[in-house]
Amino acid sequence: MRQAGRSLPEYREVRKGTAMLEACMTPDLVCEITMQPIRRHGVDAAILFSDIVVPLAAAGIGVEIVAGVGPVVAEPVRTVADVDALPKLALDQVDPVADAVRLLTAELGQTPLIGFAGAPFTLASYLIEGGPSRNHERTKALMHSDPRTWHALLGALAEIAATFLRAQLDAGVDAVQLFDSWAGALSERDYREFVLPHSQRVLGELADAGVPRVHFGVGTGELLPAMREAGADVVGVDWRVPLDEAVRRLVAAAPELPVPVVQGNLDPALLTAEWDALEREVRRIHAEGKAARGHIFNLGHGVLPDTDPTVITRVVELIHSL
Ligand code: 1CP
Repeated sequence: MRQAGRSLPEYREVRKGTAMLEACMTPDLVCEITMQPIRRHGVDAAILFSDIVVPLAAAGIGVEIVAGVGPVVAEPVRTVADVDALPKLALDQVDPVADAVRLLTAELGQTPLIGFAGAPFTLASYLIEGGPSRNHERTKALMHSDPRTWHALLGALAEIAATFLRAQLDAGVDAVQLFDSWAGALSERDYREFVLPHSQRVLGELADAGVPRVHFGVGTGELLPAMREAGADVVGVDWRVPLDEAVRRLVAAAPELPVPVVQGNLDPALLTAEWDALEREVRRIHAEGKAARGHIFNLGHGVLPDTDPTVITRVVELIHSL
């Protein structure tokens, strides 16, 4: 998950003096940073070191990742004219990312590499708000006040996300994850009307790649059935809903479909708890995951920067022993 590297001293060391987006476009560095958690923790898959705003920057949209803040957009997108002026992403604009994927698949051997992109809604929130937002108020205002402009924007972002994922797939990633991190801010009704068709399009365009597609958001307990309709093979769950309950909701909404595969869902904050308490939670999640057809053990969201990395290694060992 995001910032997996940030808790590692070796990450802070190699990132010294290099801006985040510059690091994401430097294949050797992407390869090294992606490998760090594999070497240290022995996890079963690698997640590409990149960011959801990388394809926006590559397409020529003015965005930076500011330390301690997150993505900041120079000229927020708020009008029809702003949407019309958005550039498209050409495959070769993310060549450095594809080069990094090729370096990585060679180095990883049997360990799978997960590529990713931001989903249209989460990307739109950064573009409209101009940066991280607690309430997404400008985003919701635009969505409801001017649905035509909204759908044009999400269509453009769906295309950028699909192109970014296609570049990663062509270069050899073994799975993809579509992060709709902030979708949980929406009602199910708004999600279905304003977001779902665009995420469906991104995931649908990759169906022919024959690799697992994971779809994840934060605070999406009420949206799980709708998010499953986006068409991914795996539904990511944050820590707010126990995995067996998540499976129950997904099955109840669509009993005709196969029992789902889920990913999750340890609360990242618990990595700072006493070991006995943490172990209890890991064992509970492992047991609850048996309700699913398959379970990818993971955190419910990104690693918090102050996390002691030796605790992560211990959790990985515990999960492997189970
Ligand atoms: O300089 C730094 O170290 C910046 C910290 C950082 C890192 C390490 C950011 C800024 N992005 C990343 C890498 C990243 N981003 C990965 C690579 C895998 C990993 O390191 O574990 C991934 C998968 C992402 C995806 C990402 N970026 C998401 C979706 C996942 C999620 O966390 O929900 C989102 C929402 C972003 C935006 C973003 N980038 C960075 C920050 C701090 C944020 C969030 C800002 C906010 O709260 O809105």
